[in-house]
Amino acid sequence: MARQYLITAALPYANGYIHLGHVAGAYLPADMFARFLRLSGERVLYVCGSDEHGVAITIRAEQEGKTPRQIVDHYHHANRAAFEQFGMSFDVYGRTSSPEHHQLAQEWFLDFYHRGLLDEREELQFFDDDAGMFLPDRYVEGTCPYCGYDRARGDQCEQCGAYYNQLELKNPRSLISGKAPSVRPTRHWYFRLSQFQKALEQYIAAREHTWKENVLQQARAWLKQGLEDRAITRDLQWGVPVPLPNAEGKVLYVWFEALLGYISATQQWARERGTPDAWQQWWLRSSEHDTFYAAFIGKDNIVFHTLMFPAMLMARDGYILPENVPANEFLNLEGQKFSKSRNWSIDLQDALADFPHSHHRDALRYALAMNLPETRDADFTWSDFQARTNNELAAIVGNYANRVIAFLARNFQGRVPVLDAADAEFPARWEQVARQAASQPSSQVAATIAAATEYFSAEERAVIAAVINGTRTIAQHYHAFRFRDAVSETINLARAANKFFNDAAPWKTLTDNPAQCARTLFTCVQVLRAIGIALAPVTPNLSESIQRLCGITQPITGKANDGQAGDNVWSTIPLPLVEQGTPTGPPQRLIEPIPDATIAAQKAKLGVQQETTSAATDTHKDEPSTPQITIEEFGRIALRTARVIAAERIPKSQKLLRLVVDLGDEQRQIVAGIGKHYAPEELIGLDVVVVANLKPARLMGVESHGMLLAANSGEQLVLVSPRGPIPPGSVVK
Ligand code: B3M
Ligand code: ZN
Repeated sequence: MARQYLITAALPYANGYIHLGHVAGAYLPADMFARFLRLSGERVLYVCGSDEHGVAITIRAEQEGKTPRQIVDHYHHANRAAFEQFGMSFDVYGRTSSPEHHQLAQEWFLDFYHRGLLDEREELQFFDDDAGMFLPDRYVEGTCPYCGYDRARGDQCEQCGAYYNQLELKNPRSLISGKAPSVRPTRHWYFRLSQFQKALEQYIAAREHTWKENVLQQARAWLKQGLEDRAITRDLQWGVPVPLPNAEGKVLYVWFEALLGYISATQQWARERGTPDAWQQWWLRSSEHDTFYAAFIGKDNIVFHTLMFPAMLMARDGYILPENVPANEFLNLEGQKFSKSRNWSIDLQDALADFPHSHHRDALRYALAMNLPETRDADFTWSDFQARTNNELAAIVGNYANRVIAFLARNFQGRVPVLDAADAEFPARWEQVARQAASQPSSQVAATIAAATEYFSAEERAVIAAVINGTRTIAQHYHAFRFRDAVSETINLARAANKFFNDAAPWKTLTDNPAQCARTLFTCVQVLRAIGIALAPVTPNLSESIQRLCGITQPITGKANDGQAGDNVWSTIPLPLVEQGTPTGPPQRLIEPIPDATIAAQKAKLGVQQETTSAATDTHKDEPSTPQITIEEFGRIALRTARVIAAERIPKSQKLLRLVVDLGDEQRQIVAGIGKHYAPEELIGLDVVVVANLKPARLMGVESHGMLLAANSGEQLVLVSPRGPIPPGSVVK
């Protein structure tokens, strides 16, 4: 059975420009994975495309005074172009407004409908009498029924995290007319997700050793609460029409049909290559193909990709399921969340315009890759980008390449040295050790190389071991979705190369041992080629340039190759394959360091002015600037130490914990929104600081008499706790 890899990346809404946060969330790691696998000779299909329906689109259209079609056409093409310039090696980039996608989504809906997998329900929904339309959740705002937050959205409260039906909102108001909506009956079709509870529990359990903890946690939390059937239709004009009689004005819910966008995009790929049925080789189980499906997403799409989509695929039977869903956390920007409305964002197309050189674009890929939010939110800063570019890519990789190529140009007529007769065996010996090591576990590689002591110098042994071990370790990291580690190991390879050059000191042997000098530079070129190929998944343009410097006329960087298997170039990285006498490239500075002024200019762009947007899309509430207060005003806040004596999660909320704290002379119940950062059991016995004279509130129906103090960097949240032992109830000033 032939192994193959299907890779999908979350279809970005075509309602705005892709920014670096999106790139780090899903698209760059997926591209690195795809390129690495292609370099390893694997059969790979990397699928993405635009998600063009849903209220995210219609709200943008209203904001820009355009039709949804104009919006999606603009952003689909803009984002596809930006992705392409940034080296995203998609095999296909589809779009869910295509007729073919509509047809597929309607076919799936009808199949579920006729097989009784849909439950038709009459229900009440808010209706805007002025606009003459039912109100989807994102078009309604009101007071949260649990915590009283007065700008809660129709389906979930950002303040306390509660999920609810829009009709539970108090003082609801339409975001279209601004008026209180009426309530009207409507019909919707629910996918019987609850029927897949058991199958999904088994599906998740079978992957608990390979999936990331952040992904498992969310999936398990939903399974633990018990899966509820989910509405898969909406009262909207823009979308895939519900293919039933008297269903005018109803469309398929975006989070039902968009998931099928991966399949319709694959069908587009198959059609465009003239083999319309070829999509089945990727999505249907078969005796010929063993497909590993990795679905790359950001953390806000976890439940749809680990529960809803697998259930849909199970329902159709015969389809493969995601083998891994390596969701990343969020990338922040200079310590704050990305926010279009606050102009605190870096659109990919702007970064491409500001950094036109392909090696600087690669440097952006590299800086993002070295700081991917793989297990927790990460923070992109322009200073870090400059440091990574100047101190790592330029100073380690670029410098090594230039030293080697310039030395060859000066002393070996710009060619790979021809070895002295006495060293004729050197390449064969190297290849023999490398091939032997390749078939051994890492633990034996050192012994294998050490066994060749009489033949290789100490410096040669060290650098050959570094290349052999590095190649294997980097591959292990890629297969385990540890992309930061993979890239940092790659840079370590370049560090080992520089060390070899320094230790072998060819500028000395050039005169007192020319044969050794030739052997050293022969080695340097092989290692330069190794670095070039190892960098390909993360910096494909730089990789190509380095390979050309080594005289390689057909550089391999893992770009899309129509889903075909290829040569396993990765396994050749440790081999000395650059022939003696090969002409090498002209000396050049591969990467121009980024000057401070460039970084200052980028920082100056951030957060310049606020645009007004409707609350429905402004997902980042602006912190009001905090005015100064007097010491008397501060004195009105009663801060006390307290000891946590009980803690538990509040059902239906991932954020809220119910705590009981000891305040010395009394015990208090406090609801704290720290559930995504702390497990209840780790809080018992912890001394914390509370605001003891806060008015009581109800969150998710639970009384809260006070508030815990916590520090929140946007990336992390840490409880404020007294450094030393102190009785509960002590005054904090
Ligand atoms: N467009 C959500 C997002 O852009 C959604 C992903 C769909 S993947 C099928 O984050
Ligand atoms: Zn709330």
